[in-house]
Amino acid sequence: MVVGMLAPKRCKHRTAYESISPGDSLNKACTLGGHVPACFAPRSSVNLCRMATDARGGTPDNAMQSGATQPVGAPLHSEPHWWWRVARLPRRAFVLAGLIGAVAIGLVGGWWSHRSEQFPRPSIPVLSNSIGQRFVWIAPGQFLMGAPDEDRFAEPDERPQHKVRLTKGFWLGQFEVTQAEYERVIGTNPSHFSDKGQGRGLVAGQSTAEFPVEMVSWFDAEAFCTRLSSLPEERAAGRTYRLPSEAEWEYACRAGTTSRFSCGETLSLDNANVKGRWQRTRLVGCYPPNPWGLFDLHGNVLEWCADWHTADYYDRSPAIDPPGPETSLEDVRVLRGGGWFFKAASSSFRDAISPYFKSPAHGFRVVCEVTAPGPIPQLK
Ligand SMILES: [Ca+2]
Repeated sequence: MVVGMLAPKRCKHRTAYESISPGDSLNKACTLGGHVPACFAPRSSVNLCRMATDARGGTPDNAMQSGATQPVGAPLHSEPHWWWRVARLPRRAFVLAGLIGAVAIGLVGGWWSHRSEQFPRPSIPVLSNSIGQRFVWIAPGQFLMGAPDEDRFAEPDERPQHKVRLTKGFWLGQFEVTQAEYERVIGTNPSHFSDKGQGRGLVAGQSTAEFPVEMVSWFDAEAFCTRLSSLPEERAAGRTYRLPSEAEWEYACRAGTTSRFSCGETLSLDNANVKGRWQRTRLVGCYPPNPWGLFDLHGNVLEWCADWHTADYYDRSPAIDPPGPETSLEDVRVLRGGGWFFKAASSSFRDAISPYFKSPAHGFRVVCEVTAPGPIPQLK
């Protein structure tokens, strides 16, 4: 493109130049010369006038003798080729062209890199709040919670599989809470994979604003919900926020499926950010969503839930709206889903970590409760 701009074009004046003939006025040639087009650039307007003068009263030979560089009507192939013109350009033109090319390559490369992290997001009914978070309506229903006996990969605390009914629908975050959302509400970004985090070398040159926030404890996640609920815009809209219960999380993750994962019995590296494939978190929503339009449940970061964890809770869990155990002897809270460094974590997988613990693989998503409800859209 750069060469094309610098190279002389076939010029509309070429025909006019060739048509100058004996008897033409001097003004015609001078007018032509006065607007010397690119294709005539090596010739001066003086030469053009001189050529016209010779053409009026003399022969081509006379014209040559009078000092014209080329007789009127002679073929123009003797003009310098475009590459000769380019070769004679000042050095600064090449430097400028190189700079323009480098900038263009950088812009295209950056755009492509950003695009490669994105996945087309489905158009489904969602609720958006004042900081741009999106929530999917999860209608009430029932499901089988936990792992079946035949699941040889399941841990003991995932059994027995039992029927659970959720009597209330809820708005669940479509994505994990991002670094930008957390910083906007709390004022800081503690994430390992950010420009000031210890993992900045692995995200150099990228914006991590839409990466999941991590290095947050269960208490940090709770504080986020409290702060977000107290924003004037959220209070005015009647919206409050909380962590999902473990039952709500698994119900939403399964999205009506009974397989180990919401995408089937196996999970590939194309389905979620797991098994250290990227050695870091990724932009939220860059893998296919589950059937209810929720992203990254099986990977990226594990997600804090509201519940305490006990290994035997499923033996005595109520069948309707289970609230989780009242306390935990080990003082551990539930984390759900898989993480970027983690094995492929099924829909029923449960992790249990101290609520004080912070990790580059731990984040959260939130539930939005609307105390002044409007019409609830139906999922398509
Ligand atoms: Ca996740």
